[in-house]
Amino acid sequence: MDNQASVVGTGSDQSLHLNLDQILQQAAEHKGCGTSSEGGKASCGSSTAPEDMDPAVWEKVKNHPCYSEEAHHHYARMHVAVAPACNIQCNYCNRKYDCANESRPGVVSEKLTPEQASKKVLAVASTIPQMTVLGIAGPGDPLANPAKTFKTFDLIYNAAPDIKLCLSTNGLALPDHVETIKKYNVDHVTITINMVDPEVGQHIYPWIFWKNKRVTGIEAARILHERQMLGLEMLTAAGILCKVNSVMIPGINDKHLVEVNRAVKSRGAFLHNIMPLISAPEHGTVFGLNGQRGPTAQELKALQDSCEGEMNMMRHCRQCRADAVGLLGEDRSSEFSTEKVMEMDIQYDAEGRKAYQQQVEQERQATVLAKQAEMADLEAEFSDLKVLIAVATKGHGRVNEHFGHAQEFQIYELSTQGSKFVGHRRVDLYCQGGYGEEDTLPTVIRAINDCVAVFVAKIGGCPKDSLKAAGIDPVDKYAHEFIEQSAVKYFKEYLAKVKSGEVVHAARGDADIRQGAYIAA
Ligand code: CLF
Ligand code: SF4
Repeated sequence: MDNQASVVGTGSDQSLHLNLDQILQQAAEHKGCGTSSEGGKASCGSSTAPEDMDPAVWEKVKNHPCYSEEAHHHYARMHVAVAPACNIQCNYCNRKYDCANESRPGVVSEKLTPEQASKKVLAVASTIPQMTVLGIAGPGDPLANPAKTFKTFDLIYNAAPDIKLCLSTNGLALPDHVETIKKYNVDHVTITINMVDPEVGQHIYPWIFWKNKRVTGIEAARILHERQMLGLEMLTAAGILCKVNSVMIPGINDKHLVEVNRAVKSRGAFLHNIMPLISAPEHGTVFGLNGQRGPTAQELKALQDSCEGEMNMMRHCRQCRADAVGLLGEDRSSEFSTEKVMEMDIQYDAEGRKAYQQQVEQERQATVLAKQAEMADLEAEFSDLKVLIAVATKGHGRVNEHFGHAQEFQIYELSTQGSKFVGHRRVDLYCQGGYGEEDTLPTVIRAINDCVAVFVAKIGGCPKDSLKAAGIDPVDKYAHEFIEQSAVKYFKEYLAKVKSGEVVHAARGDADIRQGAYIAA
């Protein structure tokens, strides 16, 4: 199995003797990626000592790829598309496609029965042992399909109790189901909240289906808002970890999302995920058809940065399909079509999964320790220099992808504080069957135009020259090394060159967030 090959041989002798949970908790603290102190209030980035963190919350987030940025390099999630109906209409959604609050519009899912879904989960869990989370996120709203949703959770909990259960909802029906959510051991709930003011909401939601009738306009937005806030408060009171997703829609709710951030934080949300609007005209959504644009990379980052002082911000969301399978940023759903799954002879090996995940933990621990060691002499530096770099990676926290094979680049911000994951940029493949697609190169460069360098495992001469001409340093000397350790090394060298005058640092321009559906390779 190729997954196996990628996680062996990375633990250091020293690291094996350290307390893994403590190390990862410290790492999470630095990165704002999902730890908590009293009351479930997010505390990442604070100076809270690891021993002050609630171990029960840490247990929930430490291997959830959406709730912990650091975990997302190592652990996978999957979705099962058992929930086709929806009870509201969002202007960024076309019901012919998947739910856009947790899935990218443009790729139609195979709808599953709870029994088919359960078999699929066991098939994926047996093939991808680092798959730790099962989410139900559509293609409609899971709580508009409660019977199918909870039957699926029940089947999976009984067959594979080591898998965490997660759901994503628009919130309208949420208050009616909090008790059931708890009863079925669902520990993580995402609510998509795009407004806390119905005046704003009326431009996002044309109608909701409420008490057997369609309600429109400001009244629809008011009801939705009240239900979302009540649902969030009830989840917090029930001890269920809650993340809020918001779609950033320039000119409609972009400035307002700061207020949303405050409102959800005050009601106990653990993490806030502000995602860019996807509004390609070919998706046939209201926003797509009326020319509503999504944010640029700088606009998105500025909003996320401005909210970060308030609470933990998720920046590694990939706006997954409702049937996504694999690490965030990869999609292996085509390996698990219903036809293929039904033919599979599945032996669920809980012990084998546990042993494999212990190997993953060793690699993860080595990644964190390597970065910490590299940081040691950086902390004495004084500079307010901040730069972005792009990284081509297949996962596992390493620079292990060729430039031409990258379907996305991970973006890190480097400063004397170290390296911080701040986003990703999806791109079209540059390498098409052995040759470079010259028309694609400018779009790739636009996607990482705000970066001073791009780290790759390998790159050809032609794209190298074009990147240099665009002012982006193509770096292949860290091939197969840890990303964050390499990033800190690079920053130290860059800072030394700026200080000596060898490099004159100039602010980079903006970059594009790619529109359109993600099509798995
Ligand atoms: Fe799925 Fe959502 Fe659970 Fe994650 S996704 S239901 S919390 S397991 Fe994650 Fe995908 Fe972003 Fe969602 S990257 S779209 S935030
Ligand atoms: Fe579409 Fe999801 Fe909004 Fe329903 S909640 S309209 S499925 S984006």
